[in-house]
Amino acid sequence: MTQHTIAVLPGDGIGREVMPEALKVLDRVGQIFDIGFRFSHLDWSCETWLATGSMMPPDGMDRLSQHDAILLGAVGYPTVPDHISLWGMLIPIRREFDQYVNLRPVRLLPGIPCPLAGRAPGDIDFWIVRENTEGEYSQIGGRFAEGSEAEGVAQTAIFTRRGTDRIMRYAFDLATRLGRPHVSSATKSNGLFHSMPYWDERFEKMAAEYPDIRTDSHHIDILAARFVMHPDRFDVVVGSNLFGDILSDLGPGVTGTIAVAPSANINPEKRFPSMFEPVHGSAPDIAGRAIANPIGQVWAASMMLDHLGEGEAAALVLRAIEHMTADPSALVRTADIGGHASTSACGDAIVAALDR
Ligand code: GGG
Repeated sequence: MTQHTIAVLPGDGIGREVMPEALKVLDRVGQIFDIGFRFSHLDWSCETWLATGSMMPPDGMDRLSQHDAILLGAVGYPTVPDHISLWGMLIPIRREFDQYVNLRPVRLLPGIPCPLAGRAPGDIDFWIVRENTEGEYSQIGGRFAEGSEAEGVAQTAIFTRRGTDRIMRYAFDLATRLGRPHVSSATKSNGLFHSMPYWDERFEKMAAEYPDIRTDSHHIDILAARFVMHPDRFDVVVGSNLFGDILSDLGPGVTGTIAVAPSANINPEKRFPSMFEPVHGSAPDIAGRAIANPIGQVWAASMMLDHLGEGEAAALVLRAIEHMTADPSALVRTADIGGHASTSACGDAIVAALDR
């Protein structure tokens, strides 16, 4: 039996409600494939910050480093400023473990009502590769001339050659691996004077190394429109930290609900644990009502299995999700996808589909 040690961080809000469903699925798929999981349950969250002034303990990174992977729920709490909740745990983990790829699939699942008329599963199926450790997400900058008429802020974005090249290489290698030889780049080199012209330059250089891959480059504003008008035209989309973040909410929005979307924060060299989470946040507006859709969290667990080398188990979980979403019964579908199932009833339906 293979054994994997997983750090489980449910975090805040609906993160605490969807995580048990992913663990249920992992337990069952572990039985089917003879995979053992040792879960460390770590209750680090915004509530920890409210109680102690920090979201994770001083030895938090050290403890996480002793695991094969990290499964995260969501972070964010109404009385904690959002930049504290992201910079208190999520972003430091991505950086500490050099999880420089944020891989986010966008796929229309069977049975999920698509807001775009006439689209069927298979029509929308692409991958967003988001740079995850630098770019616009930066603590460099600050306020100036505070209290005066000239008061303002400066926010510096960092694009290193190493950081830019490695995310682009990942995108081109992914397109090659998937047999989907088309990479699109998200840019804004007409407005951002330094960073995006550099991004474009590196993209063109990388493209030259992959002559079999078709490339195109889109300014982020028109790219957003094209996601809505022609989502079928994309295979792999590479974007900076901020652009990738925005696009990877927009993409799942176009497929009907962001609640199903997963996200893998990957250190491709496997020198450190990678982290898997749903794209959605803690959703305080529905937290505590047991109606959150657990699919994004379960799909994130499937991506984790794949990363851990458990490809067959990962594929079975994804098939079980698709089987569940294809079921029209309102008793297994949560409200966001047209049903009235509880979070755990939806999770149970996925578990049951594993044994079909
Ligand atoms: N599921 C993790 C979560 O809570 N995400 C909320 C969020 O705002 N994430 C921003 C990011 O991925 O950079």
